[in-house]
Amino acid sequence: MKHIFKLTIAVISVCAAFTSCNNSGKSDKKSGALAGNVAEKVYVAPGEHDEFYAFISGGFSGQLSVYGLPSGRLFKVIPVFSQDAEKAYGYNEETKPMLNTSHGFVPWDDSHHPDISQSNGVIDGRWVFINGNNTPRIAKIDLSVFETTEIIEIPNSAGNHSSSFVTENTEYVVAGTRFSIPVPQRDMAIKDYKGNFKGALTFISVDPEHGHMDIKFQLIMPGFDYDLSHPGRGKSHGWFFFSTYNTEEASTLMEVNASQNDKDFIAAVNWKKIEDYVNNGGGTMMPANYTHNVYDDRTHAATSTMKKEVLTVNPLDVPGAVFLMPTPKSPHGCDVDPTGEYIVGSGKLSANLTVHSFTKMLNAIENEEFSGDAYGIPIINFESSLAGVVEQPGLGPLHTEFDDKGNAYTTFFISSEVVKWKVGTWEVVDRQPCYYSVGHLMIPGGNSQKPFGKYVVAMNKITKDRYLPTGPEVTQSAQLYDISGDKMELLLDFPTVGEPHYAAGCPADLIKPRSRKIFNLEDNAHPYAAKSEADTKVVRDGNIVHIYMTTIRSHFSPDNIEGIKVGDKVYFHITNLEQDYDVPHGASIIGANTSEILIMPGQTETFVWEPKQEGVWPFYCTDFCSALHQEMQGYVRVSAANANTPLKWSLGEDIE
Ligand code: K7E
Ligand code: CUA
Repeated sequence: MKHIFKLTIAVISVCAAFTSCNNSGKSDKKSGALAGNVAEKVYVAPGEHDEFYAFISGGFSGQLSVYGLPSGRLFKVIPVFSQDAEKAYGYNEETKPMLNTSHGFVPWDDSHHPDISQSNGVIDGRWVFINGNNTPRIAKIDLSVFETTEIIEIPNSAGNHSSSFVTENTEYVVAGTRFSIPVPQRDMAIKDYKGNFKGALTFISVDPEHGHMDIKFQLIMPGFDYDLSHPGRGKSHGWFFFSTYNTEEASTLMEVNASQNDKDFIAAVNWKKIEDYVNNGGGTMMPANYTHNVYDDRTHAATSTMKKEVLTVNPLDVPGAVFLMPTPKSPHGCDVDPTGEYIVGSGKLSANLTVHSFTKMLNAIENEEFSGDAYGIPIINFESSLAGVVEQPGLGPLHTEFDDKGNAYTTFFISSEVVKWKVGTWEVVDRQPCYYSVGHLMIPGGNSQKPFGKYVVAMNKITKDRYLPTGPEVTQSAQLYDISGDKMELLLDFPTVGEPHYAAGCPADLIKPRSRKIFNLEDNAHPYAAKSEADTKVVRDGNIVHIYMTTIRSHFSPDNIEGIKVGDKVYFHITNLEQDYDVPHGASIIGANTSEILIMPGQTETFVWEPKQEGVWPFYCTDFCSALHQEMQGYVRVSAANANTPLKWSLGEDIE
């Protein structure tokens, strides 16, 4: 939120004059939370299910968390870019490759924008994509297993922020660079930024059947900052829109130097046209280094491949593919309405919301109503694409979502509110305060042709006094509003895993029936799987030891192992033989430098142990799996490095 804080300072004096500005102190006691029937609107009785899933980004936690709506109950934190000891993600041997990058193993990122896959402009509940900002990556989460199954690194990119938004048939996931950088990277003076740094907008193709991601092309744009983006839909399908700031191309004291121009741009990219160009041999292959990490749910393991080149496209080589629409001033959000006609630009430093018309944009292009160019890219006359203006709706507009009744909902960070306005007439029809300083908001399906306009979730940047205090660091928070009526009604505050930026919501019925319960043991293709207790063994190769182990209620096989030596590297490959829903087993051993592993039925997972001390060391099941869970334990005898203790393993017999 730091980038936004400067605005607070810039406009704080104006804010004081605003009646709805409520950045500190108590909530308005007359607001919806006190209405009598509110509790039952969010009450989901014990054993009942929520109506929607909400996937809320974890921001600087690098993860994606799953909530139910309207209850606000947290179901799962899906590890994506950060290690997670609870699930062994990034700790076990199988998932470590997921976090490989060209910079080495990077077990953290800053994730902002989840987006659900679509078919024919409607969300389909198959995958969620999410961006890693810091070390640019796009991840794909498979919603049949709620696990991250693919991560692709984005070369020539930095601060991967205008990402990861999908086109209406999930043809592409788009990743736009926030920071412009030298392309290709090289050692050069920072003061030579202007004209020399570039901004890469990356189009990642998604295989319609398996979801496999591959970089189709990178559009190498002028050295602006590319903040957010959204796909065209319906009539504007085939186009993509990106908000820009720092069109001044400053590299220092940005809060001043990147606020000089009274307008920046929304870049309109005709990706269909560029796709044709590329399919006909256009573009330049450029050397690059970026990883492509894929998790296979048959081997239950990930592989990491380093890719060596990427196809780049100079916008000037594809006439008619890229245009710039002037938009006041430092636009943040760049949102497209369900019909695909309107593109809303939220100028953070502008008093008004600017709405562009897709139809007018096409006419302006046809009639060449241009006011100049930026590095050869035509700039459309401001008036020519302008559909309308929402006049003075609030302070510090950030993001807009849409319902299915022709309304838009825009968040205002500084005046701390959600403002509802009518698409087409641009009149403000309602406003509700947020507690406090809202960033994004989310309506399930609000990014598609078919929003489910029953609820909006506001994700707030500041919590202050809303919950019991927890020391200097207080909980992150979201708020749920009922938007089914004319007036929005605040229903619920709920804490979130930090820091929530954007979210994606989906009717539960699209996901629930496809949710997997177990992995079939017969299909397990893990190279170290033991599919029965008869297959269990311990194999030494020099100082490397592989233990092929199984679990079933309520024992490990083997559970007594001797002949391990100090200095060995011991791999515990544990296969969970269970084939029942919700019977994972866990495992770890004293002194292990990794987390426990949590093995789903039919799955194999591996952790490494390097014993440092002689002795007899216990291991145990970490997941409470049965009445005899506490009996689920074993011993490993560790001898001196030069000892002759023979390698033995057993279950149910005393080793001699
Ligand atoms: Cu506005 Cu990263 Cu989408 Cu946060 S961003 S609020
Ligand atoms: Cu197996 Cu606890």
